[in-house]
Amino acid sequence: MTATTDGSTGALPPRAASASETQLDAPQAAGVQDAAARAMQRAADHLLSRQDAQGWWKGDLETNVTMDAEDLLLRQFLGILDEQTAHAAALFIRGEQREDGTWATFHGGPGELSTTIEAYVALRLAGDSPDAPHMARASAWIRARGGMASARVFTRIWLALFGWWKWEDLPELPPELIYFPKWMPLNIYDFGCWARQTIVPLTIVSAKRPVRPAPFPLDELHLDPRNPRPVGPFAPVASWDGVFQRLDRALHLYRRVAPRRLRRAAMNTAARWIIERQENDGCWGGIQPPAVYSIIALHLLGYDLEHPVTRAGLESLDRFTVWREDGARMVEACQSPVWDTCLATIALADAGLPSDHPQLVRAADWMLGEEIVRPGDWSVQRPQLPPGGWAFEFHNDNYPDIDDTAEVVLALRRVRHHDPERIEKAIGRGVRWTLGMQSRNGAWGAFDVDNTSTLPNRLPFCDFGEVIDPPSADVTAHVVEMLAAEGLSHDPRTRRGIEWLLTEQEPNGAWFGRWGVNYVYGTGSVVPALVAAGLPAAHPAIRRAVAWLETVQNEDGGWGEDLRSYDDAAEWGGRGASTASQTGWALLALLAAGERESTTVERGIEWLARTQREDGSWDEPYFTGTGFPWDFSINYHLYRQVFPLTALGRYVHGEPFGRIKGGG
Ligand code: R04
Repeated sequence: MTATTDGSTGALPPRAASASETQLDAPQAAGVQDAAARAMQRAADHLLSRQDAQGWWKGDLETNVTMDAEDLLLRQFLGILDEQTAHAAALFIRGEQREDGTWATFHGGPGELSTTIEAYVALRLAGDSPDAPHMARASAWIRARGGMASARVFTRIWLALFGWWKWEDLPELPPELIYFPKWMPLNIYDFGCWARQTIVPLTIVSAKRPVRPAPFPLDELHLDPRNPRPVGPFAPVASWDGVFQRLDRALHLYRRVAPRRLRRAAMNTAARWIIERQENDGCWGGIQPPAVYSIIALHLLGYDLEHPVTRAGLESLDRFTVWREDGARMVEACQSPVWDTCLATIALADAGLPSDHPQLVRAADWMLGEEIVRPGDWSVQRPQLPPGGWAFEFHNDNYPDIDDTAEVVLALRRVRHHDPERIEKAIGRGVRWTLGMQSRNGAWGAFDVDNTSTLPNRLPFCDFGEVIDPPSADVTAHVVEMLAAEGLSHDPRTRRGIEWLLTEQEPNGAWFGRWGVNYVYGTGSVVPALVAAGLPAAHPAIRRAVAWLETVQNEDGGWGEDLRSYDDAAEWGGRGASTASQTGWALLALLAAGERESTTVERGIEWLARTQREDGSWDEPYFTGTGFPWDFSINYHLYRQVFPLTALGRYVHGEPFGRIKGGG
């Protein structure tokens, strides 16, 4: 895909002048210092004003309109869609439509077929006429791209629930999967935890093949309504695609002969698996998609809407709803309080807030209360490992993640608490849990150990997003930085993590960003970690990273990276309009690498100071967070605040600042 054919953000930003072209002089440097100190102060005040009384921070987590569309489709399916909800969701969905009638999955991105189909159907549910200009533009574009037959599996499942697509023409996902023991390929623990939680309820739904009466026909989304499914040829038998296509054919045949009692028992086992994993607040895994599919699956097995399980599930979805000032209603995919709180704590500590500042202590108290003290799905791989992690969300006790745990430990270490022993013990459990979650290759994934089977990706069912959770450079870097802060730089386990990071560096000097966009995030995570663990700033790996960041600095002094870097790294790696969070990440790497006095850093700092709003915040329409590379992107609304503040703080105070030395 290229930037020109999809009619989106347009031209590449101009490259920066190289550092040697501009000479640094002292008065200018002093000006930068003052501007940085002022910007830092205002940014810190702004962040402090946004803390909840309970001690946490939480920015909106903006994704794309499939969340809103699927929420309406769920309500329609259950027969509980009310006009008010449809109206408020439609207001949001219409506001996100692009000029060409499509919907994108990120700000400024190209129209995306499945997203456009789901948004279109949702607007029809809300009463928009297919002949209205905005609707006609959308359906014409959908047909030009192959119609609903070309949509992802998830989208066609939603269409099948109303008879707009045939269940027979979807990949099979047998509920008997729940019986596969953990040594068997394709058992549910081979899937990343988010895919696992989505797939288990979908096995029930696809076994039941329910169809609710369609409220209207949807012929306009077919290329040719009389031939709704143009069947492609099979791939060669000797290819993975060929093998899995034939496996899917076999499963369609198996469906007809599957022993009824086995099926029923499998569905009941799956239902128990789901119910055991429902959180106290009624959600599943703290993310919206598993909740939606779990509610449908349980409903199909006879749990009516008054049953406590389904009722709590539906109520939890209401808490994912953000009401905008204009009355529009946006559904969050997930909520980020733990992540936002640890990052805010670190940022404020870097800005020079006293370590016993009441707001930091309140944050620490809240984080201490969020520690997860029981086993979860991660225990399947590590049955002997005692718990001690943190999850990203308010309620997700079954799925603590390594990224949050590392950052929470780093944050707790920055706070002087009146009960230091409590902090020390929580950190000790967090470090032990993290070390226990190291993968075979010496690195860390987000949620699980050695979640690296490539088979789940091959299933025809899995045509969207990531379905496995292999170790990544960004998570591994956060762990290494945390272990270094705990005095464990020389521990052999830390060394293996460092070795792995060094092998993962791209030829151009950058690191790939799995959970943030993209090479700027990876590099901004890895460089500070390597330096914290004792690599000298002169190390060739660090020098190559610095050189790469210098080459991708924008002419305006900031850094930006477009989501298209996941699709076309050669064209878009490190390139895009400057954003506050990405400029923050680049500066964190450069400051750690000892570049504080460089023109590159000064111009970055100046960009932050210049683009800051009067109230101390920054605007950031661009998405800089990653759910799944390319397929699912996130605009974390607090990223624009915490990362610039951390960078400004480390610039003003010099790095490292205010670290309370760890034990070990
Ligand atoms: C930034 C690092 C912390 N951690 C990643 C957490 C990201 C939180 O946001 C999301 C996580 C999600 N997972 N799975 C989905 C998802 C969405 C988020 C998901 C999305 C679509 C579908 C199924 C699942 F916003 Br369909 C883990 C490492």
